[in-house]
Order: sequence, then C-alpha cells, then structure tokens
Amino acid sequence: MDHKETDISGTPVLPDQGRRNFLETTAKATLAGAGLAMGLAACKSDKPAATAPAKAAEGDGARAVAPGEFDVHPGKLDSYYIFSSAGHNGEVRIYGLPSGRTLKRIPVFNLDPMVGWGITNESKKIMGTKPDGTLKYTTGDTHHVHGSYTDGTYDSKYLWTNDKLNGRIARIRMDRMECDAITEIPNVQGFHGIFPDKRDPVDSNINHTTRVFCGAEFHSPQPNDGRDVNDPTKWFALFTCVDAESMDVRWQVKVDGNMDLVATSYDGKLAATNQYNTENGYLLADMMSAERDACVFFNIERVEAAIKAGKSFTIGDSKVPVVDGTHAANQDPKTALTCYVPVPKNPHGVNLSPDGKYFVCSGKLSPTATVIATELVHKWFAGELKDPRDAVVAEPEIGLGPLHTAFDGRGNAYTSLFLDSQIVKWNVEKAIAQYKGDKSVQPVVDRIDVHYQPGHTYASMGETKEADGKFLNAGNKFSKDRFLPVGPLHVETEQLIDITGDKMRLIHDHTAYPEPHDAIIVRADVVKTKQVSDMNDFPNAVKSMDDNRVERHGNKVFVYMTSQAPNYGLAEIKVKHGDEVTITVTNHDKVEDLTHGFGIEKYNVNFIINPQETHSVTFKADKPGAFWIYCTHFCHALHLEMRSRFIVEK
Ligand code: K7E
Ligand code: CUA
Ligand code: CA
Repeated sequence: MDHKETDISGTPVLPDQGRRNFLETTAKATLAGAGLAMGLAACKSDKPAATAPAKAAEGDGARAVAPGEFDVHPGKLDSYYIFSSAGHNGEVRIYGLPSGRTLKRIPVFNLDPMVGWGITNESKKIMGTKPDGTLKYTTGDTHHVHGSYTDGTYDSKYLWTNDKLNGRIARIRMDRMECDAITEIPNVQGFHGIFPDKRDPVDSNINHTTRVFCGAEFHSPQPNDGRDVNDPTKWFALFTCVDAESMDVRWQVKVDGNMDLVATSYDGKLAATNQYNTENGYLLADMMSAERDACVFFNIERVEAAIKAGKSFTIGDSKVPVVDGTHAANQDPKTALTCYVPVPKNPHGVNLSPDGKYFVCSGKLSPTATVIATELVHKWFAGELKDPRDAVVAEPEIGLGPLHTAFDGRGNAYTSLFLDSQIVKWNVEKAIAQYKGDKSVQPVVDRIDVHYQPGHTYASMGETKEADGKFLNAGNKFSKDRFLPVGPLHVETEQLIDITGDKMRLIHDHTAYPEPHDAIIVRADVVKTKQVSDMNDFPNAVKSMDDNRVERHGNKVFVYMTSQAPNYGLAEIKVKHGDEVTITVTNHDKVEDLTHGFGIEKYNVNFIINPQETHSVTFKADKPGAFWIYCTHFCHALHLEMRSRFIVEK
C-alpha cells in the first residue's frame, strides 16, 4: 500500500517488514530459550490460527485513512482524553485524542520541579515523609489508571493509579488533575492490578465507586520483618480493598498463588484477578510448570461479612483485617470467599465486556483468550455449578502472546498480541458458538499489525457501559524505526486505530516517553475540570495583600507573601544564617492560565502557584548572602522583572 512507502509529504518511508520479522523471530526464540516452547505449542488444532501469517497489515482491505481525516486543526479541541500510566517514570499522563497531543503530566510518585511536586510542603505531605521531613520515597512505577464510576460509566471525580515499586495507591482528583492522596498498602510487593468497583457490593442504593481493589503480584514474607527470608515457600500474597473516599485500607484477603491485573463486575459483587503463578513458584521454571493457572473471583459481600463475623486475623504491625481466601479454606461454594477458575498457562490481563457478561483472561503463554461468564461465577457461589472451570464459555485461539483485551460495545473484543505484534479482533458470541461445538464459525474477524510488541490496548469508553467502539489505542513497547533516532533509548509508540468499521484502520503513531502501560479513553464531554481554583480550598492562603509579612518564632521564620503579576508581595525577605524558613505564597491573580513561579537562586527551591492557589516550602537558610527570588513561569510582559531578594545575614 502507498502509505507504506511514502509519508504524507511524499518522503520515502522504509518498509518495516524486515524489522518485524526480526522482532518476531527473536521474541519467539527468546521465549523458546527460556523453556517456553511447550507453552507456545499448546495450540489444540493442527493449523493454529496463531502461527498463520497476518491476514491484514495496516488496514489491508480497509478504506485507507484519507490525509487529514483525523486531524485536529489548530484551535480545535480533541474529542477524547487518554489518561495513561507512565510506568517507571512514576507519573500519570493526559493525551488528547485523536491528535495524540500530550496535554499534561501529573506527577504522582515522582518528583517534578516544574510544579514543585516533592518540593512544596503540600505535595510532600501527600507523598509521605520520614521523621526528619525528607520524602520516604522519591520514585514509583505506575501501570494502571482507572476512573471512578457512577451508574456504570465515568463520573469525572477520581482517577486511581498503582505504584508497583513501593506498594502504594494514589488518587487524582479530576477537577484539578492533581494527586490528592497516596496510601501505602501493608504487606504487599508487586502491587500491580487496580480497579475501582462500579457500585456498592452490599448497599444496592449506592450506584457509584466506593472501593478500589488492588492485586499483589509478588509473594513476600508475612510480615516482612526478617523472618522467613530464606524460605520462600512460606511467603504469600494479599488482595487488598481500599476505601475510595478515605483512601484507608479496608481489608485484605490471603490467596493461593499471585495476582496480576484486576477487573470488577457492574453489579459491584465481584472482583477478579488473573494469576500466572498458581504454583507459588519463586523461580521462573516453577512459575511456568502448571498447564493451567487461574482467574480468581472474590465475593466481596462475603469477604466483608466474614470480617464482620470476626473471622479475620492481622499480620505484623498492620491493623488491617485479613481473611483466608485460599483453596483449603474455601471448599464449600456456598460459603466460599473466592472462586478459582482454571485458565491456560500464565495468563495476563483480565477485562470485562461492556455488557457486564464476560470476563476475558488472555493466555500470554497460551495462544488463547478465556471467556468466563459472570452469571456462571455467581452460580458457582450459589452452589449451582459443580466445577469452577464450567464458568468458561469460550477459549478461542487468537494468536501468540495475548495480553490485554478491549471492547467496542458491539460484541467484539480486541486483544493485543505481544509476540505477533498485532491487535486481533474477535467476536465474543462467535467464540462461544465455536466452544459449544459449531465448527463452521471463525471467531477471529480481523487483524492489524502494530509497531511493535503491544502491551495494553484500550478502546474509547471501553471499560464502561458506554463503550462507543470508535477508537482503539495500542500501547507498543518498541518503536525501533518509526521515529527519528535519538540515541539508544527509544521512545515508545502509541498507535491509534479506527475501529468503527469491519476492518481496523491505523490512523497514526504518537510518541510516548517510556513507559506507559495501561490507559483509559474518556469522552471529552464527560470530563469536568475547574480552570481557576478557589482560594478558600487552601487553608494556609495569604488572603490579603496586607498580610504580607515575616514572622519569627525563635530560629523559625515564617514568610507570608502574595503574588500578583508582575509583583511578589514582599520585595525583600530578611532571615539569619541557620534559620528554618517557611515561605507561603498565594497567587492572587484570577485570570485563567496566569501561573507564577517561585525559585530561589542557589537554594534548590522551585515551584509554581496557579491562580488563587497557595503553596509553601520549608528549608534551612544554610548559606549567608543575597539570593534572588524570581518568577520561573512566564506570566506577564514584566515576568523577568518579577523578583524579590532573599537576604541571609551572617
Ligand atoms: Cu500488561 Cu503492568 Cu498492565 Cu504493562 S501490565 S503491558
Ligand atoms: Cu510571574 Cu512570571
Ligand atoms: Ca504459572
């Protein structure tokens, strides 16, 4: 096709086939070398779909994307937001769709001098400090971002994200798109999957998010205080429930195996998590020894009833009640807290269809996706289904390395195939018919090459009842030849795909600084932000120009000042060498977009104050001299003149 040889301006573009073959071969060889050949060979049919060549590349057979068809012209707004994790960068990012333009980076578990995250007292309080006032953690690893729900769709109140590195959950308030709370979860490592519930599991009148569920991927000693460090057979992992409003940890469940991704049902009753290490292995070979692992379902109402009935214990210093969700303790379905549904080898990802009927677990080491019926899981808990495996209603072969699944609201699923570097579109009802024995149906309806090695894929409003089947994004782990080279570290690609027709169409590539994993695509009209803050929301606000002052209490100095373009409220601040100085700044400008900065030369102080906001810093005046305070954020024609003097007397 033409667009493979030249770009929009007619510049020749190298064909990608050589690179693709190389990547595919090496990825498969690597897995085979790691002893995974058997997993990949687990295809049931003679000619598995998985090894068949891609039927369609970049929209073969589809109407070509016309130049400009999805352009967002200057002055025009995008129609969707993407809220994306940022991996080991520790932040959350916002993109506009379909442009792919980066709109904001929200610092969460990382430091950000631009806004002063990790520098201001307010941000440090949210991030958590050690007794000496320094930050407890300065780094994190976000993988998943999910929004709060009302009536089965986004309500634009909160986003939550996980920190896999230091076991924390963070909340972002969506009116300001800023992190407002971080909670460290006790006794977990590898906190990976996260998902809010969609309505209250107990009180059916509450039709919004009340709890957030967190999976832990790694086993660890319980408690992790030095005991059992040489005996991993004693380690286990906990599933955690966090209160959506207070952000307190409500309870935990001890499980067999581990937890990876998390999904929740629309009725609020079930949380699910895929397990790749049901073997409780601590060596790679052990984690891959079983032919089947599991998708575990938690009966939330029963978990909470068990805690109320006092059937819980605690671990170490943690006060959080823990209940036993292991196989041994949950033999009777009618009282069981957990239901372990067997799924093929080392699954990755669990996603719920927008009609609420099916959970899909991807095979990763099996070329299949497993479809589990929500209704049948409920039946198992009611004692009406003998074997948890009977809750599986389809298991189509879809390709190599399936990871994550998105939905279009029209009955189709879109699964990322890491090894095949494709998104495969398959029809859920057709897969069910095939599983029932109808050999004439082919569940896979389309494939599209992506560049390269996709992790998550997600569709517009796809995790809500309002899934609209317009856009699909493929978050690709490798970009190789897709962008200008910039040295050894490559940027990653996010590829936007049009899924409105029978055939998927690649719209464009946009770049993503490593390493986003998951994201949600939210209709722009759903998101309600506030462009100018309320001064009263900041308890330490310096509310009047007359309040500009310096107060001394012993060797502690408190500076209260205002900013209003192009002036700070104090032209000079005088302290003594050795003082502990707290400077509080309130921005009195009310004009949207009129942000000021506050930097002090040689004092490593740097933050911004948006209109009507207040931020403060505390530091030691450890160097005598005169140091300019200046506005770091361009605000006014006299921005460069917006200065003040910080005098530290000997
Ligand atoms: Cu598949 Cu951490 Cu969601 Cu990455 S996880 S891709
Ligand atoms: Cu104030 Cu720049
Ligand atoms: Ca396994």
